[in-house]
Amino acid sequence: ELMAGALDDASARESALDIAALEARALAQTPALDALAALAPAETVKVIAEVKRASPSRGELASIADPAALASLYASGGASAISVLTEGRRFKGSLADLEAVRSAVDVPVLRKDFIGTEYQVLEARASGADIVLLIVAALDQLTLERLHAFTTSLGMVALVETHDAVEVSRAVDIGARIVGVNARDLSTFELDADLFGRLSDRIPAGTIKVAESAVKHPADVAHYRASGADVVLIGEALVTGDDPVTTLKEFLS
Ligand code: IGP
Repeated sequence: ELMAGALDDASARESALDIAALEARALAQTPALDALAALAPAETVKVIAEVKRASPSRGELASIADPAALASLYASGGASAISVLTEGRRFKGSLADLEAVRSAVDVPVLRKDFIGTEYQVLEARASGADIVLLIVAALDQLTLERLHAFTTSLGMVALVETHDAVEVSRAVDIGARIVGVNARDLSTFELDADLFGRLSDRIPAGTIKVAESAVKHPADVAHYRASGADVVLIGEALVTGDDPVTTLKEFLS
């Protein structure tokens, strides 16, 4: 009993020490870049280009030997921000990928993961992220609100991801500045390229509207733009295409 309690206490101190170290790393980072400015509505659509190695629905997508080099190509092709999948099991990403990308580009970087705790938000900032993904469907409202507030307190901004009208209201209720609509249903993996268009009007003016997933061709970008997207988030088409710079330029023209 004594031993067990002492061990528990020791392990609690150990993880408290980890948090202190993580906090120190987060504080030592260059302040988060202004993602709201980078993604602000403009004359032409903007792109968040994603570093995506694999996905549960499509398996291995690309063997990305150098995520920093890929991110640099994205930036030179005109991406306004870079998304990096950091989930390891199904998407084969890591915080190391995020850190490599961070040091390679000067546009905002998004940590794309299944975030459910403050610890993960802090990790994101400590690894240099400017934006974190918060998936409404995966969080109860209080947790969503708490994580959103914590993100803001670290100088970052959240991309709040939705997939139906109720989720859009929940995003609006917490004061989300950037709302995404994911065309892919994360439980069935089905794609609905018209979902953004159906939900777009429910996102208030003054909010940055992001259409996520299902872009294969330039016409898909035009379709999202015509339905009111300020920003389009593209992964698979960029990592599986021949030349990311050319592909991006086609998407942006
Ligand atoms: C990119 P696509 O179809 O271009 O590869 O999609 C991005 O939208 C997708 O990776 C994504 C995602 C997510 C992945 C959107 N929301 C949440 C994991 C978790």
